[in-house]
Amino acid sequence: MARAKIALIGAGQIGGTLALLAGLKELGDVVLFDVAEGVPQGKSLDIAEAAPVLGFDAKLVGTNGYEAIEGADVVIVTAGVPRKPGMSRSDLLGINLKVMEQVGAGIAKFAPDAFVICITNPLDAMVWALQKASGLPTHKVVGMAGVLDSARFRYFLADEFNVSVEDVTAFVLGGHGDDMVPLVRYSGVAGIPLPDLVKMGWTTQEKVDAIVERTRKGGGEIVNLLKTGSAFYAPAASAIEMATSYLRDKKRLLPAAAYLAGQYGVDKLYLGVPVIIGAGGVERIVEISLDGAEQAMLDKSIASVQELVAECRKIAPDL
Ligand code: TXD
Repeated sequence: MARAKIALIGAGQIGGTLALLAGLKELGDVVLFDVAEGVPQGKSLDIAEAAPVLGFDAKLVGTNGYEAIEGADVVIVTAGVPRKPGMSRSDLLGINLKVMEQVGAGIAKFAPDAFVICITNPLDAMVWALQKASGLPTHKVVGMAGVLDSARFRYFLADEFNVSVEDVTAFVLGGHGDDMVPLVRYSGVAGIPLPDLVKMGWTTQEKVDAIVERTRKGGGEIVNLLKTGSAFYAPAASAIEMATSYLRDKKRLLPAAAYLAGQYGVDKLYLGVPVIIGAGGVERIVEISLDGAEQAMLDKSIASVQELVAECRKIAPDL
């Protein structure tokens, strides 16, 4: 069988890491696209030269032209600009909405059958814009944030309990940002829910609360440490997990920003929810029951995503 083709739009910090991971995992051939001349070419050549040492077979191509993504099975989008000092939120939205319009047009023309994973921030609004701009079916366009947020939650819990990260599951709902909803009740170690672990004396409620807070602010913690730029290893690994579930039809249940049409009482909006990702794209949206406090947190998160998308509609009424 021919290798799958993975197109990466944006060859920055996350884009380069995605190319390396896609190669290492032999997910398929990789096309790295960026508007910056030389960067995608340089990074893909560098990674191709690592292949003999690391022992993987994949073709890596760097490009500044959308033709090269023709027929891609998966497209992962990190293109955009970060917020710079002096830039307002709507300045940033305006710029990245234009980027999503360009990228969406490129995907519509050359890779209309792809499974598209958006990573660009502000995530819940950009994935909405990318779906609109590309015109691809909503079940083929998702946003990556929940896998990353729950990976952070899992890491902090594993560290607290001194157990393998593999045995820790964690659940996160809602938009990507400070008001995401880490669900303590659905998180735990090898099937033992967190509230039980508190009762068993493995940890205290205060420590769990602090871990939830650290998870919510996980992106900012890395930005403050790095000073320039934001997290890229864990975000890239998270998107690769989603791409793998699609390409290998694994039907993983993963949190992702998915298009809701009534689920969770939300209509025509992208929001972080548990979904099944398989060969059909988003094959199912999983609606779990929430208690009053959890629902209140989710409502707050929904309101902030709605506000963000309303601002996008004002800036780009044609979308
Ligand atoms: O959980 C999540 N979703 C995130 C999101 C976690 C971490 C970071 N997240 C966001 O991902 C971050 O706020 C950014 O919006 C994206 C990409 O992060 P990265 O760290 O890779 O940013 P870079 O290094 O600035 O790379 C962006 C690249 C850069 O090379 C630009 O030249 C390119 O995007 N770019 C474009 N490529 C194609 N087409 C257009 N129009 C374009 N404009 C800029």
